[in-house]
Amino acid sequence: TASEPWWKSAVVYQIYPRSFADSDADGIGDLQGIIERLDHLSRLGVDVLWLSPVYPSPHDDNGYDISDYCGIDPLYGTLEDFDRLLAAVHERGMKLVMDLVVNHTSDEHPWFTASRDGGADGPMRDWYVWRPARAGMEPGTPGAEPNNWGSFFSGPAWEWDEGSGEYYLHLFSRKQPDLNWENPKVRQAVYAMMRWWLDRGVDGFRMDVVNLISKDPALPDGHVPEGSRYGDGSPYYVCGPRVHEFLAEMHREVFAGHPRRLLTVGEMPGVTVDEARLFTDPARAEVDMVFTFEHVGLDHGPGGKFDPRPLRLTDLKASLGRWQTGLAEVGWNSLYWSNHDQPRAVSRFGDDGPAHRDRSAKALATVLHLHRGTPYVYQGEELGMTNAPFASVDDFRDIESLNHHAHAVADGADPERVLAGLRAMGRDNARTPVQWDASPHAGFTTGTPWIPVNPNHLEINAEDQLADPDSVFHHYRRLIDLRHTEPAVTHGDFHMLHPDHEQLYAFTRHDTASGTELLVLANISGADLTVDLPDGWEGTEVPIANVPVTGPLARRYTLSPWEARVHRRR
Ligand code: TEU
Repeated sequence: TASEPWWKSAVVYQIYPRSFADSDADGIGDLQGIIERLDHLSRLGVDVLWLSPVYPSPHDDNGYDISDYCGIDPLYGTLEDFDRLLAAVHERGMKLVMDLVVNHTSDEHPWFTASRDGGADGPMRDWYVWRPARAGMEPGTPGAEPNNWGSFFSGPAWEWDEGSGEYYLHLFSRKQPDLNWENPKVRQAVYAMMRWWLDRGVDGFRMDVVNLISKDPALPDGHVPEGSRYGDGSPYYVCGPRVHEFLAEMHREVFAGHPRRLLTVGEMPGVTVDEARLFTDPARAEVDMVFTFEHVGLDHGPGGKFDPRPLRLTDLKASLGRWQTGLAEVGWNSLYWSNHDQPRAVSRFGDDGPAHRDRSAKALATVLHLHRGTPYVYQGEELGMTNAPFASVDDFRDIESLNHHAHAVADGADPERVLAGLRAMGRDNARTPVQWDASPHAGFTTGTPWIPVNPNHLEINAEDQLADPDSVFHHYRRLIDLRHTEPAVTHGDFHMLHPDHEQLYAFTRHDTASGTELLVLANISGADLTVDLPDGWEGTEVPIANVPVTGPLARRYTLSPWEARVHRRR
């Protein structure tokens, strides 16, 4: 309907600038490189670009450690380049969303250096989370940290500052100190910065770990899981006591009454469906949608993400189905298989071997894009890019992987097993350069790429796929087009079929306004699968499929490995 927000029928494309396209041969992607590749994105048909951070940064965590919120890192270009990019995006009828990283800053941000160097009684001290050593312990020694929380990037969540005689909290790297959101001055400074970007013309924000900004001020010790050195602090900072208050305040101060309808999406590790409904209820005016982590945690084993276990299709369907139902009446879902923190979708959820790579990439895309919510495509996913063949630990660049390896091996883990975990789950899988063509370095750079290009760019690249109407790229393009032209994709209700089936992903979407119904059937396996169409679906049209459908379909038919179809009836 006319009053519905535009982003309900939109598809977002995530750009990880470091690995997208390099225009100046320094081996690192940049803004001019993005400008030169915008035609690829217009052809794909996406509506919105989300830019991972491009701000000045020491790049301890590839830009998620920001040292200046109102600038562009010289690696990527200048503010003028940014304005040119934004204008070029808008000219093509697309929108641009910035990454907002305000749970923490870089330790090189002037707010932090002032907070640290002003000493324990300094005027900016309470911009960050400082605490003295544990009573009775020798400051700076193991176990003297103010509490027992571990950091997401291994080791304790606290760093000792000799100069001021206290520790500061960092949920991520020690170069990513957490801001103190209890301090209204911090919040106002963040809101002012957000308004500055909106005045520049951006169309919204993807908000990094924004459900971690409110910590229980008592910062209690967490439960220490079996086999772990550190306590789990998440009950005290995941969706903490004031998070809804802070996001409602942000909405009032930044988004309310803004002349353009924006897109806001909160990245929320550990968020539950019930919390997500609160965050995305339009009546509460907080954010438009959130990224859940539930479906990307199902293959984590007892030892965490680097100890993967096989994923069961029934678990995946149960999770995604619960989110569909939970946000059906109130709120809205975001939909994703991959991003810069996750392994490549086809390698993780599909089959990246030569026999099934192309089909399984398309099957996964079909399933995701037919769910109700806003789909996010991560760069290269539209080409079916795969995980990378990392030979040794030296091939990794990511702080999370490198820290995990160092800590696990120091604690006595088998290095080959640790490496196997990194290969399967490491974030660098998603960070190898986009494969534009079959030339050296895949057309990403004429210099030396900061991380090697996947050698399979000879078989998997954008140039070949654009020329082939049956490619993964064109399948994504058709799915995006279907969302734009078929209201049932955006508005239809969602009903899961056969939740207990181990091979079949099946659901219907019914749009009462237009009287249209869609039936999605996907064989999520490498074996043939015979299915019976539900009543009344015989002979219906098939607007999209990953294997050509010839002639009217009988009631019972066989789906070949990874075959996926969408039926439509009115
Ligand atoms: O990620 C937050 C997050 O919780 C995880 O996905 C994290 O990256 C890690 O993989 C946990 O195992 C966001 C960003 O997307 C990520 O790139 C940043 O490193 C992180 O926040 C800190 O800013």
